[in-house]
Amino acid sequence: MMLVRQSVVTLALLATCGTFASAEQAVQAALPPGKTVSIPVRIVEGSPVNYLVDDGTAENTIGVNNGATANQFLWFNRFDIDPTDLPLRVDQVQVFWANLGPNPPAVGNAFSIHIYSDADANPANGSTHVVSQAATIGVVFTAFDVQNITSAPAIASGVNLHIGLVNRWATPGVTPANFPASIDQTVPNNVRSWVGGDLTGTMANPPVMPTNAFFGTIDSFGATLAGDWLLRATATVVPVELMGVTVE
Ligand SMILES: [Ca+2]
Ligand SMILES: [Ca+2]
Ligand SMILES: [Ca+2]
Repeated sequence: MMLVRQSVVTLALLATCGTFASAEQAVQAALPPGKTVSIPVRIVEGSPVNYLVDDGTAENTIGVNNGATANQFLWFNRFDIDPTDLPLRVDQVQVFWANLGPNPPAVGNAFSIHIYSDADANPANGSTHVVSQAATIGVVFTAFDVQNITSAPAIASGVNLHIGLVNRWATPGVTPANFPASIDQTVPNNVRSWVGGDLTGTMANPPVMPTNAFFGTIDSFGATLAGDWLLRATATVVPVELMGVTVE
């Protein structure tokens, strides 16, 4: 039997940041994560729901590199679903691509969007794939790259939404090392941002939760990596009559 040396995959932090609060402090200081603060008003059918955990500015970028070349990886945010918003349909994903490192993301680079629902708020024991979509980067460095999700089915149940991306433009062993995932490291860290890798350095499409190599919150890989992905989503509360209910 041929033994193949397994690639050494390291999570790499691009720049050195300033001070960090402890994870405990960050959790204590966090606003309700996973959803914008909103005035409690009666839910209107078709009203938008915004999901975000970042503060809108990236202090750093993170990549998964194998020496001098880049691997593909999955990075995703775990958002809470308010039961009163069900059923919902994810209709937009927004990602900020930052110019904070070598070989930064460029307009036209291929990536993929992956959306999951989860019944138990624990990505580590799996979650349910909802929809994936191929995409190319539309804007970098100056504004969020807005990607409309064209064929997302309605999500009828679940307590969590996982919104993830894979850097498909990376070819292991070929593409120079880079740091595609922009991260907000301003405290509080909401401990909602996760990362996963595949042993091969190329992610399955869609990635299976949990991925078969490293998997966990970005915070779990060390305090200098902790933070919140600049990765957001917008959903629409789906009127029940549009859910394809059949009447016999
Ligand atoms: Ca789960
Ligand atoms: Ca920030
Ligand atoms: Ca933050």
